[in-house]
Amino acid sequence: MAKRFYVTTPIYYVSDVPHLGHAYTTIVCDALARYHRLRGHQTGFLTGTDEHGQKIARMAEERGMAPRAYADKFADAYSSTWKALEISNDDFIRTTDADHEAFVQELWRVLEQRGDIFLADYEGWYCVACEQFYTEKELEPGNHCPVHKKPVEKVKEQSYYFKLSKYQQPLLDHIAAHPEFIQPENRRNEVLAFIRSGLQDISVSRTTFQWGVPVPDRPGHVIYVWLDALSNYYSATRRKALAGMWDDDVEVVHMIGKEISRFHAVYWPAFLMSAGIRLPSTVFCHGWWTVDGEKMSKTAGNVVDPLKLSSDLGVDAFRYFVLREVPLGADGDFSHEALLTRYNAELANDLGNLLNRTLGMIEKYFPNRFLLGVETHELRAKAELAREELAKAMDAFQPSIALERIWKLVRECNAYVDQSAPWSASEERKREILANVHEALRFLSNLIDPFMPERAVEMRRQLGVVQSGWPAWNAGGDWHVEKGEPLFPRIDDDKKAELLARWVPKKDVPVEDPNQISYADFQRLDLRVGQVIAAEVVPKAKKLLKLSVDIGTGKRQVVAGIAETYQPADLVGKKVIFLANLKPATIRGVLSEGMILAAGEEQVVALSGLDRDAAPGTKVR
Ligand code: ME8
Repeated sequence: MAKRFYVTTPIYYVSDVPHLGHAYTTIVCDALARYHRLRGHQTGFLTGTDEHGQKIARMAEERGMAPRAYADKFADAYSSTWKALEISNDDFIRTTDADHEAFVQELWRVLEQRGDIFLADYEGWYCVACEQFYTEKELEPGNHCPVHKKPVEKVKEQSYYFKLSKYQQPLLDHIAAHPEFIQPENRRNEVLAFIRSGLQDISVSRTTFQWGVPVPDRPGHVIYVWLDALSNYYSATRRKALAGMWDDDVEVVHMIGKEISRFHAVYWPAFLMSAGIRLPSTVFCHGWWTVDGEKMSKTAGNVVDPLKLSSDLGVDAFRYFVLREVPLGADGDFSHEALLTRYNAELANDLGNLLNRTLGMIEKYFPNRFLLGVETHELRAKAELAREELAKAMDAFQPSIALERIWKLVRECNAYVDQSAPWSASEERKREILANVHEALRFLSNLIDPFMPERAVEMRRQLGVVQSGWPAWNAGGDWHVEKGEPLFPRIDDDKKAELLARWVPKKDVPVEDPNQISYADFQRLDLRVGQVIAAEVVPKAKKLLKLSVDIGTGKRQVVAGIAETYQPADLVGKKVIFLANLKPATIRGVLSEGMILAAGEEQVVALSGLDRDAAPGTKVR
């Protein structure tokens, strides 16, 4: 039987519109799915949205929307973005789909029948943004979530637990027997360290909110959102579009970002083991994109919008860049400059120009645009080697290497044209050379299909060929070429500046708040501890007292408007905070050389003080 391949993206939270990171995982999966289809493998490709849980319930509430309406809005944003990015998923699952919810309850019942679910009191820490419980030792100082760096919440409620601890050894055994199960190796080692540190049973139900799949027959409990979400990969295979994709012979691949490896490589396989269902073949954890060296975030204003880039530069150029720029598994830094540099060098120059000049020569030297049945063999070995090496790279989840390999062939073709110089060759030789390059280009159009499906079709249109599929070298043929617009028009310096201005958000210069002072401004205040050594009323001024204050370096006389609140006798001996470098002033004929700090507006209600003793003159800062 032909090989069968099933690939999934994480299902994304319906918390916002998709950005570069979400697009990346989905494009990687799309390239894998298209590659397997090209090879004639029966292929399933699933993506979707994760819609339940406290995080989404809260976000909807904050916006005054019902959770379902909120979820609809962003689920639509995801599916329409995927259409625009030429994502060829066979199904789109939403965790609010009725058949999925029914499956989650079924799975729950099976885990319960296995004796793996029990009820207990839960007390611990929860990060709503991660939808994850944390132990005290995993938290950062101040009870901060290690991922979001924000305070976690204390949760105390009755909860159903899953006996994760029971699967510690079976998981270790499985990972040892299947080195391909967790990739790349550094992630495998991380997961192994986590499992070896001792698996605790995990809470798998919540009672403090209702937006989730109800625990069967246990009113008030909803199923933990990750148990619900992870099940999507299997529940979708009960649908027609992906039927059979969880059968034993299928290569099942979960492509995820490295931050959710624990859920996919520990919890999910443990649930499956408990239910007696086969495990996925591979959980591949790719790296994290930053943008110009910074974490991508709304607050930083640097979120990369895949739709904007694609509409300005072409979807396939964007797809090419993200697949080519970073080896799958490594972290990557996105830069708009680098995108344009690769575009011009590799797409416009190397490939675009090869097509353009080849077709230009065919049209020039053979005005009827036909290359009649010429033998082509000169580039054959190179093309076939590229195809084999591309397959090896894709089978090892390395699209960047696959593209690198294709570009080696592109450069070999360019060198072939340069060296064989058709422009100065005989008519017969011209025909041979151009037929060879034409065939290589046809072959190339099939090799790039998984990565740049739209441009591949356009290439074939210009070459006058229709066939697509896993390429085999044609020893000869007749083609009627139709040179069109350049595949990837060059971006000149003016256009580049225009695009960068459109794409790269201007760093906001913070608006000055006139009420703010700098620390340097504050430091100009000479604040220090003062001790009142004498106090008396100022004649004919019912609000004022005249004080003598020891400020360490000597005595100061001040007039203070505190007579309505304090009697002179109350004050002697009191320590207060004293502003020593206030310009002296004469108030009601009395010299005042400083100020004591006090609380209150029109009328003082309390004097500043110190919660411990400090000597007069001690600096206050
Ligand atoms: O975690 N770099 O959903 P999510 C690379 N609903 N990839 C990134 C990225 C970045 N900067 N940002 C996001 C969830 N991603 C859960 C998953 S699965 C059963 C449930 C990608 O919307 C990457 O694939 O937060 C990451 O794992 C995923 O988006 C997280 O998407």
